[in-house]
Amino acid sequence: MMKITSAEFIKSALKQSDYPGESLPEVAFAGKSNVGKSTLINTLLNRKNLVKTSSSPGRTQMLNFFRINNQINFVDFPGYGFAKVPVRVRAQWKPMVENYLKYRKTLKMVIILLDARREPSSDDASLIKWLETFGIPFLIVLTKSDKISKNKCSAQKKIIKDFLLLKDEEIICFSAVTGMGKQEIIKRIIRVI
Ligand SMILES: Nc1nc2c(ncn2[C@@H]2O[C@H](COP(=O)(O)OP(=O)(O)O)[C@@H](O)[C@H]2O)c(=O)[nH]1
Ligand SMILES: [Mg+2]
Repeated sequence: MMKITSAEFIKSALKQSDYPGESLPEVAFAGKSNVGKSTLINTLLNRKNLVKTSSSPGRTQMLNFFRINNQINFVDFPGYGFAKVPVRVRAQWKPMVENYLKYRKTLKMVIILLDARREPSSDDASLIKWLETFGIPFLIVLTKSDKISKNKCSAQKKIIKDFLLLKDEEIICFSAVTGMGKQEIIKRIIRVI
């Protein structure tokens, strides 16, 4: 439904002055290290390895910008909550992300990834709170849902929805293995841009 004619890495940035220009609508992806962020982005773009899937999670500690079809930017946030990341690097995460969320005019939506088998962490909950505070639209994607049954994912969806006080359309079950949820996520992205 969305034909990908080009998908390229633009740059990594830490500070606002290093972000690419604000010419295209942007969708950002956030979540705990190892939750399946790189895999989701590659799946949406039908690419095997545009975004490196990590054998050593938590390594990329900058905002990574990608340009799709010269139409939209994807921003891959560094994964949070990974214990092996040095304290000094972890301390950079909050101001970096907060600054991006507050001032990026072209940001249209943040996709937050949660493992379908786990409860949201306090980091997940505080990110969602920020987004609500800043009035930024978001979509929650429950990843690796092939590892549980369909019913279980629907049940998990309801638990998280009630826990975080979300609306039904703000949360989707996804699997990179079966492709479940992929078209729905693409539809949402197209709608917000
Ligand atoms: N079964 C299954 N495994 C997944 C899925 N998405 C990611 N993974 C695996 O989870 C691990 C971490 O994925 P990655 O995309 O690197 O996570 P990131 O650290 O959030 O970018 C990898 O071994 C992936 O193959 C999924 O939908 N289903
Ligand atoms: Mg990754």
